[in-house]
Amino acid sequence: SACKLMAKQKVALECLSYHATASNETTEKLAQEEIPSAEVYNLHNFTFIDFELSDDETCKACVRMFLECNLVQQFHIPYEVLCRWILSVKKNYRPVKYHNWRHALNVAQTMFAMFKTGKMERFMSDLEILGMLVACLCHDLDHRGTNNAFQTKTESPLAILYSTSTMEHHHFDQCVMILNTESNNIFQALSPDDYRTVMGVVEAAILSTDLAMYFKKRNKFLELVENGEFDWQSKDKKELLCGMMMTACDVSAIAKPWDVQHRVAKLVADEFFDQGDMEKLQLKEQPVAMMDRERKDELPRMQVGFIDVICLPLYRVLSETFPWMKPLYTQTVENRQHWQDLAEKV
Ligand code: 5BB
Ligand code: ZN
Repeated sequence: SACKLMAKQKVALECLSYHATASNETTEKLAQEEIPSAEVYNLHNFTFIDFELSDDETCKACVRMFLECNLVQQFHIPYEVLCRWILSVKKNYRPVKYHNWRHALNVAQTMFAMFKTGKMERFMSDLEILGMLVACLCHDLDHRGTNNAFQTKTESPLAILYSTSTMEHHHFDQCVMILNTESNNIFQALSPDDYRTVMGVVEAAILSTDLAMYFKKRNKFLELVENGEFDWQSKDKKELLCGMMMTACDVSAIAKPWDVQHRVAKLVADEFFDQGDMEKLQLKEQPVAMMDRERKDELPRMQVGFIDVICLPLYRVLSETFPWMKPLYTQTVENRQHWQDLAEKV
């Protein structure tokens, strides 16, 4: 429709000023550097922390994950193209407090740890592993620090373009845009069939990071597990499993050692408060508790709720079905106790 076309042009214009592909200079620099082992970055473990890494090192950690999964060799990804693509993806995250490049890296690393330490690799084809890692790194591209409800309320061009899963559709669009940009296409050597398959995996995985989608699909997943499902190979069941894994990785800050979780929760809260401020200013609206900086003291109680309603049910069923994922569950239980203790102090 004319309205959608206008919205699309608005979004395109907005993004044009922001979008950038990595320069040849930075690409060559990364391509020439030595890539430290997975052990150096603690990539195999659910206790990975990015705080101490420089931006440069975060890119090397990404390259290392692709190498460890044998994706560069398997899918004939030109090494320089991989480096350029990683740098371009990083460049298309905005410097918001939580939904930035560091979050994308952490989500991808948790996925990597799930494949390796969590032993989930064996349920996936190499093409699916490639698609899932790409999806993790791209799943919040161009996030503006505001949620879907905010897009709807402000009637942003994005909300006109996509009425449901607004931001998630945009993240996927951005992902496609980068892949289609000169010398950023890490899928260039794939056959047309493999190309379609991997893009399908990436799209489904990114769209599944909408929390509304998780709630819609969780019961179906629980049902399959309760009926003793052990064959995850059919297309529908694979997509369901991949979606659950994406959410598990997306919220995995909750499963980090307590001091890390405590620090990250502050970043999440600060981003929410910034949205709350915009709602007060632009919309003259009273924000929900979660986004109201006047209600900071309710944070521990909200984290307990978040853990009970979203995180623990997922980590419980995943670790019952796939026992090597247990560390995510155990650490979340421990963090729940810390938040509970803090909640009782107020
Ligand atoms: C989450 C769903 N939302 C629609 C209503 C509020 N809830 S909540 O009550 O579970 C909630 C979650 C309340 C406060 C929260 O953070 C306060 C700092 C959180 C929360 N969300 N806490 C976290 O540590 C994290 Br991580 C998150 C995730 C934020 C991104 C949401 C997208 C999740 C995709 C699966
Ligand atoms: Zn995310």
